[in-house]
Amino acid sequence: SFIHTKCRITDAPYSKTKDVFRALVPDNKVKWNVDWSEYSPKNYTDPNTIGKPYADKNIDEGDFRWNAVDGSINRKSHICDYSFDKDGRPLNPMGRTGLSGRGVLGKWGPNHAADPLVTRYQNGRLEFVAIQRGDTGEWAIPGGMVDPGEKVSQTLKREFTEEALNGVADASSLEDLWKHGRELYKGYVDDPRNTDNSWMETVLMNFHDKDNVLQGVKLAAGDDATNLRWIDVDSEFPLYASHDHFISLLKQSRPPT
Ligand code: RP5
Ligand code: MG
Ligand code: MG
Repeated sequence: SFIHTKCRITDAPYSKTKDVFRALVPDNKVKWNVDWSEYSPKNYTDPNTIGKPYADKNIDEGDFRWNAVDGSINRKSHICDYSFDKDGRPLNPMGRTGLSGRGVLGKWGPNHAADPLVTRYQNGRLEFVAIQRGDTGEWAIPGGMVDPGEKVSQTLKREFTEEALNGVADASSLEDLWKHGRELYKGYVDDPRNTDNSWMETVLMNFHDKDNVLQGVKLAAGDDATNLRWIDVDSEFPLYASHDHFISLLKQSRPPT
């Protein structure tokens, strides 16, 4: 299954670190309800995130409202009400990842993102806009974190504008594109940054360019994206995190019209 594959990789250091490695979690030990008393993963919270505006405080220093909307931060999971380890840290609902702590993510518990999957037909083939991520060099559906207080519908437009229009959106010309959104997925992402206590969740929305409004718009990578291209949905192009699963959801759904 697509779940907990990329966030159990042990043959390379975690994220940009050189010496932080995940403990090996065998398939049959992923679930928390499987007893594993010897399990003692490394605890890692990226020191560069501490004190950053997007980053949570240490677990014992913050005043968190879990499984709830906590001020302007949504700490509810799309998946379930999550539980906690003995230190009071949220537990990844998908199970063990071989690394505890906040890792490089900003929030304990769910880190909410939104992914705009923009499609078109070109010579009879269905294609989507992909960007190359600056952090790993992998190709991905554009997307990013929901800002505090931001509506997901806003995040979708903002991230597409930042990453695929290099920040230059002519709002009026894209109105017809944003009108036709449909939700394809809402839930967990098998993101390589996930840990036992912090994980990515997303809302994936398909915006099909049926009116060809993108023909008159200059697509260009921007922000943390370094490159952009259209990819044929049937090409089995390898993608970041569980984004190839997201493309299979698009293919399983009725063709966009
Ligand atoms: C993935 O990370 C999500 O599906 C989304 O595409 C992305 C958000 O993180 P950043 O692009 O902001 O790093 O898990
Ligand atoms: Mg972004
Ligand atoms: Mg992004």
